[in-house]
Amino acid sequence: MKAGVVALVGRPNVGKSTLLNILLGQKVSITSPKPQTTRFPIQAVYEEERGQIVFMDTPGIFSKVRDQVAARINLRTEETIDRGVDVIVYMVDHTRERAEEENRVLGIVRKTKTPKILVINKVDIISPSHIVQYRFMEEEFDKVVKISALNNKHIPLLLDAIFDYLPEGKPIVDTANIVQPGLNLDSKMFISEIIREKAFLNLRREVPYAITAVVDDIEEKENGVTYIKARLLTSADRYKGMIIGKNGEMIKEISMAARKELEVAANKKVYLELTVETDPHWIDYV
Ligand SMILES: Nc1nc2c(ncn2[C@@H]2O[C@H](COP(=O)(O)OP(=O)(O)OP(=O)(O)O)[C@@H](O)[C@H]2O)c(=O)[nH]1
Ligand SMILES: [Mg+2]
Repeated sequence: MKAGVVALVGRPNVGKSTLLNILLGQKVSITSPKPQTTRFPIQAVYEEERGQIVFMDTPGIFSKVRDQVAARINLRTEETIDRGVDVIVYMVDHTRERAEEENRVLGIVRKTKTPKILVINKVDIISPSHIVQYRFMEEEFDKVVKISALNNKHIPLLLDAIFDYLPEGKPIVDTANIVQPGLNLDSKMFISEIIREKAFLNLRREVPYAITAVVDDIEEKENGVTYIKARLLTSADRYKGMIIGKNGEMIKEISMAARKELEVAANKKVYLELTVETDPHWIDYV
């Protein structure tokens, strides 16, 4: 059988996390239309007759390191690639023009001898397309696959390509002892990621980049309800106001959306107490 580690890399917002979720058939990595939704590498295991793949979903690299958060996030992705993976899946979004970010990621990828697959995502969108701008990259890669992660299109072709380049080996993870494909996310982290996703989806402009979510307490009550206490931390009072919203409507919306998804994921009733705090040290939680 085959076994190995596969890194999903590419600039922000190309659809790496969407692909991971579709490959696994369940959500392990949060997604949103905002760049740098993923903040740390998410590891998850995929298994079938041909073998086992440990996928690493990485945060999209920013070309301009605007702040401490972006710097931290970029470093994590570069470390993942450096640490040695068996196959690199490099994803591009043909609906967006090639930009400097692409050169940055490509520069990192070029340095490795690892087999590389170029994935052109979002083929469900016909126009706009800047696919010609990505053509020159094709020769840098061992294989090119066009997919739509969102519509679950051509995913088997991508898996075939990955297995072609994956080395023979023993399983890396003993899946008999794990209950979910996510490997480095405990329930507190998973819940805080879901909350952060709902904040990303609801908040506009720069606010998402000035927040993080922290889960303080999870309690299973005898009545079958799971009580969760969590906080959204933000860097400044003006953001706090925007997160709370008029009459508390924004925080209510974020909280309700997170609760609904957690209820479906856990198949249990969930009570979520979500508060907002200004915390100058919020970045320590990123
Ligand atoms: N139309 C279309 N949209 C897609 C496709 N794949 C992903 N998206 C959308 O693209 C946006 C970004 O997707 P993500 O999966 O969060 O992207 P990412 O590469 O993980 O982004 P970062 O974590 O920020 O690096 C979301 O709004 C997705 O719904 C696709 O195949 N077609
Ligand atoms: Mg992501």
